[in-house]
Amino acid sequence: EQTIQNEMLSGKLVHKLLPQRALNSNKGSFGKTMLFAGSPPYPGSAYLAGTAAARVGAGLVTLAVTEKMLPIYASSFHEATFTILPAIDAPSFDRAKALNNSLEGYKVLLIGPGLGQSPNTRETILQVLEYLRSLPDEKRPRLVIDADGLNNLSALERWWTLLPKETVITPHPGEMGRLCKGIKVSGGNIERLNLTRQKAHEWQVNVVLKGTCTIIANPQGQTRINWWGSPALATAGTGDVLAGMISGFLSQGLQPFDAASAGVYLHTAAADLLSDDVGRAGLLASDLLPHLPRTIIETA
Ligand code: NPW
Ligand code: AMP
Ligand code: MG
Repeated sequence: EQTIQNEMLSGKLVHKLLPQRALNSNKGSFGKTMLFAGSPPYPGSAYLAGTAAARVGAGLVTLAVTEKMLPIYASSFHEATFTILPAIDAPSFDRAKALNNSLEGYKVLLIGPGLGQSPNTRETILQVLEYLRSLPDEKRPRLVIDADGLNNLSALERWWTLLPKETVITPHPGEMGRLCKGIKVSGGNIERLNLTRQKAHEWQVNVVLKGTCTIIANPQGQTRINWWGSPALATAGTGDVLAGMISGFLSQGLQPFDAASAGVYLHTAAADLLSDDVGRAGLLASDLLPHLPRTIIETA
């Protein structure tokens, strides 16, 4: 049964969701986030998402990457730790095993930004999903799937049956169209709201349908709407930052629907804050990162 409930996202709502930071805390208090992201054409994605998770307060961020990719991140993201995966063309079984064996103690796994869509990568993702489904609830990292994580799945029939419980997916309209098998995701916000609610229920997953007005829906029929668009965000890499922010909030123990809400609202709020100084053109996705902590303080 669905309980229909719509809310507008606001600073007041999001402020109540934000994690507390106790004086006697340590990095373990704020959770570990693992990213399976980045590939040769898109190395920046893993950097943007990983740093975003750390900038919203995750205790530790680990990038699961091949040895070939490691130097890129080691020289730009000093705080990250690494899980070294077999090369991109190594058997998917070995790649999935290396990732699965590293997941113990992780609160979150983000799959997808910049990952690419080779058959081998798809097979690896399927084996990781199978492993996650086999874990008991309390031991299972919460899952966020974005970008090529979604594109790899959307080629499969009934892909949503492969997801573990409590997953968050963050499609842009192009990705959502593929997930819906060719539906063109356009139309007004009411149509997008209804589609997001319906699909979250059908797929039993938390859906973040991105756009100028981003809509978040959970499987129970609740929706939240981020009415505050910022064209400053219409630039490469901002979706990768959002996926990392949502992961960083999950890492701190927020429920998936709340983590998605906090991420979406603060993502736009950070862009607005920067636009006040520099306008709406020329923002880089990475410009958002150092401003995320201040955006969080100013949200009330
Ligand atoms: P159009 O062109 O507007 O008609 P893709 P991608 C549509 C990585 N990145 N409203 C769009 O339609 C990502 O993580 C890496 C409506 C087009 O058809 C992915 O792994 C970066 N339509 C990979 O690149 C920075 C919209 O979707 C299609 C829409 C490919 O991701 C960039 C384009 O989407 C990027 O993040 C909207 N709001 N938005 C890096 N520096 O490493 C999109 N579409 O084909 O999924 O390509 O999103 O660039
Ligand atoms: P992606 O296409 O995956 O890089 O995601 C782009 C991100 O930027 C999403 O979070 C969108 O909601 C956001 N975005 C892009 N254009 C706008 C806009 N005009 N107003 C508000 N948000 C936007
Ligand atoms: Mg994207």
